[in-house]
Amino acid sequence: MKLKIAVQKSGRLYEDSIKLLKECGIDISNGVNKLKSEASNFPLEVFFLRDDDIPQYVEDAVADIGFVGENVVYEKKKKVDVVEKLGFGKCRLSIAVGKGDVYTGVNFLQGKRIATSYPVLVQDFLDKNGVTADIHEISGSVEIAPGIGLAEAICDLVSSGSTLFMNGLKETETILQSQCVLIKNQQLAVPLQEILNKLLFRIQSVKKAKNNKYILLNAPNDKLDEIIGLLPGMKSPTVLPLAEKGWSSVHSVLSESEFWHIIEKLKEAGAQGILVVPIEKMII
Ligand code: PRT
Ligand code: ZN
Repeated sequence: MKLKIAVQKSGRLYEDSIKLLKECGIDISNGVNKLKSEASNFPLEVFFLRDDDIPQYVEDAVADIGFVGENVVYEKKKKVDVVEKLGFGKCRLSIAVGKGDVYTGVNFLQGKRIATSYPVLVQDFLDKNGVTADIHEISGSVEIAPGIGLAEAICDLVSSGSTLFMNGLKETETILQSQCVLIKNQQLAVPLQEILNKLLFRIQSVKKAKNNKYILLNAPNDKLDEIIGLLPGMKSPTVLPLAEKGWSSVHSVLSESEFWHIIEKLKEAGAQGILVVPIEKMII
C-alpha cells in the first residue's frame, strides 16, 4: 500500500516541498512524466498538481494528503484536516488601499469595491467586521486593480511588501497569516494513517533540527556550574575533560530563538572556542 501525496507542480511551493521530502530521506525521481512519481525508498506516490486543486483532490481521496498554503485551504473550504504546519511558503493575506488614502479602520471599506482572488476569506472578514463591500473576484495581477479604476481596495498575498509598494498601495489589515501545511483526507484508512504517522515523525524531526543548533565550547572548571546553568540541552549537557588541566568541553543543543542571547552570556561567563554546528535530524 502506498500513501498518495499531492504537491504543487511548479511555483512557489514546489521546491521547498520536494526539499522537505528529501530531508525526510525520501528519494523521488524527477522523471520526464511530471504528473506522477514514486519514492524509491518509502511507500509514497507523488502527484504534481496546481495548488488550487489540491484541497479538492484530498477531499475526494484522489490524493490522501497534500502540501498546500493555508490561504488555499481556507479559501476552498473543503473537508480536509490540517495536520502540520511545514514552516515554508510564509505570507499573509492583507487588505491594501491607495498610498494617499486616509485609512481610519475597516469602515473605510464600507460600500467600496475590493479586488481579490480570495472572495470567501474576504467575505468572512467583512462579515466579522459588519462591513458591506463589493467583492470583485479576479484571478491574477490584483495589485493593478486600483490603478485601472476597477476597485478602491485589494486583498492579496503579501510577503516582502514590494509588489504593493511598487503599485502605490499600502497594507492596512492582515486577514490571515499563512504558510504551507500538510492536509489529509478525513477518512484515511488505517494502513495509510500508519504510513502518514511515519512521514509525520520524519517531518517533525527535520523541523526540530532546523530550529536547533548543536553547540560545543571549552569552559574553565571553576566556571562549569555557571555555564551549565545557562544551557537548556535535551536532557543535560555532556561534559568531557580536556587534555589541558582545569578545562572541560561542554556539548549541548540550543534553540534558534534563544541562541544569540545565550551565546553572549556564555562568553561573559568565560566560555571559549565556541563551535556551533547545524543538526540534520533531531529525535526526542
Ligand atoms: O500554478 P499554481 O496555481 O499551482 O500556482 P499559483 O500561481 O496559484 O501560486 P504561486 O506559486 O504563486 O503560490 C503558491 C503559494 O505560495 C500561495 O498559495 C501561498 O501559499 C504561497 N506564497 C507565499 C505566495 C507568496 N508568498 C507571495 N508573495 N503566493 C503568492 N505571492 C505573490 C502575491 O500574490 C503577490 O503577487 O507575490 C506577490 C507579493 O509578494 P511581495 O514579496 O512583493 O510582497
Ligand atoms: Zn494557484
